[in-house]
Amino acid sequence: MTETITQTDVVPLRLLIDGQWVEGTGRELESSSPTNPNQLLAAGGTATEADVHSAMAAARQAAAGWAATPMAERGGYLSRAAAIITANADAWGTELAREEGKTFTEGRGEVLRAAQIFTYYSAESDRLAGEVFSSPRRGEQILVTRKPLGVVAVITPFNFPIAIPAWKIAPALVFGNTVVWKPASSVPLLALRLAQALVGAGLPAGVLNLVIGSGSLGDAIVNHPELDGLTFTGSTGVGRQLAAAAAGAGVPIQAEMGGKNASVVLDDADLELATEQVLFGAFRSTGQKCTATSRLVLQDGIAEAFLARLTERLDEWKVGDPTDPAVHMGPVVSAAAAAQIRAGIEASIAQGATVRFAGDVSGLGEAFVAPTVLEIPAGEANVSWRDEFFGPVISVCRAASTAEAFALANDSEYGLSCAVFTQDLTKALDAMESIDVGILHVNSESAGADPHVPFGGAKKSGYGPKEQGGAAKEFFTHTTTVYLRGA
Ligand code: UN1
Repeated sequence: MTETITQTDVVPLRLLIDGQWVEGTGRELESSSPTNPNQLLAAGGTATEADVHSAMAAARQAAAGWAATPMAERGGYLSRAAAIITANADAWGTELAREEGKTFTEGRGEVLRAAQIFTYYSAESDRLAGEVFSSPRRGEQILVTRKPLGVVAVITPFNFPIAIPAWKIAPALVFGNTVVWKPASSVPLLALRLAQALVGAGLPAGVLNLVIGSGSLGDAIVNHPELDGLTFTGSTGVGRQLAAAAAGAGVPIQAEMGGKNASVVLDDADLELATEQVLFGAFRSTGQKCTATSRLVLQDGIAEAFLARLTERLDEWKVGDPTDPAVHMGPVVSAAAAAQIRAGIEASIAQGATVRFAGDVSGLGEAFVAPTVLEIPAGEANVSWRDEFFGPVISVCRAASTAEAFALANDSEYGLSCAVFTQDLTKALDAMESIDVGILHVNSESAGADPHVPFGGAKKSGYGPKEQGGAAKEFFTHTTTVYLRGA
């Protein structure tokens, strides 16, 4: 499949149910660009509860055949999909930048990352499928084999419209599950593209089903009797509701939720490196990553020097149309999200924050938020320190000592990611011991995730098994322990 898309095409949205592209009979959804809301990208009917039911039934129907398909064959579909995704990196990267608002470079990078994730999981099909244990009895071996969960629902957010779905759908499929996928309704075009790649790879009917629609479809999915597992990325509030419903139905759930990630710059840090990494961690993708740096802890000795460097770099940080190669940062996903972030900034200032930097977004659209650095007195409650804004805003606090800096890093209900900047190995080791997060970066930005290692957070950031690497197998399969003896 090598599609070329012109800027003026409005792509018709379709659901994928039992191998058929069908128009949803629910309300009409229009996907437009946050950069320019007059630029309509895709439109079509959304899924209804009845469509969810058809999708779940199709997934159930396909489940036994797919589970019985040799793993290497399942991996083959993934590697063919990876090739299609790669071939479309420029076109889909452009669409992603238009639909979600991150820059084309980031959008194209994300499309290629999705392909890399598919390639990684296709290779998973060659790896160890289970374990063999010795038995305390003569003439017996004990095998622990793996089986798919069955029908798995995948609910994904807007901020990585192709990479996050890839890192849930690829392991779900390679480990033998069939999938019903509900993407965020603000990025339906990229969802359609990923589903097209899998259909183009020849995936059998019913193995992947796509239902596009509002968040309320999540209720129909989580309460569906055919559901055997649910993987979710999104807000902590929604994740906890889904987790409660899933627990009530006895369905395993993996929920990857919010973050309020700190970058800690200690007195001995390489300031040039730290400035660049904090800039990227906080402001790339307009701060819309669950792993983004949204809190900054500066040790007293370098605090002013660091802020001077950071604001100097932010002065050069160009905000505008994300498809313009000179631009570093686009809009947030919608005007409504932007209004909420701006209200958060105002509330933070009203509670005593000092504005250390505010970019200029005048003349840009409603969905643009100025990159903002707020400083708050340590120990004082402040909304920008506590709440996830999911935008280009950092809340800064100072610390007198390493111990105080690490305590401030832990001063959050969330525990997804943290970055520590130091050249002292002892302090890095201390950070490993004392900072309570799922992902710790030493001398690199708080965002980023490789497909072969576990991804997920501590505290309010995660619920259930982690994602990626070996953790993915743990979630997407269950074990059967076989006591094997000759007759
Ligand atoms: C990254 O940091 O590159 O929703 C990935 C999110 C995370 C993925 C972060 N689940 O932002």
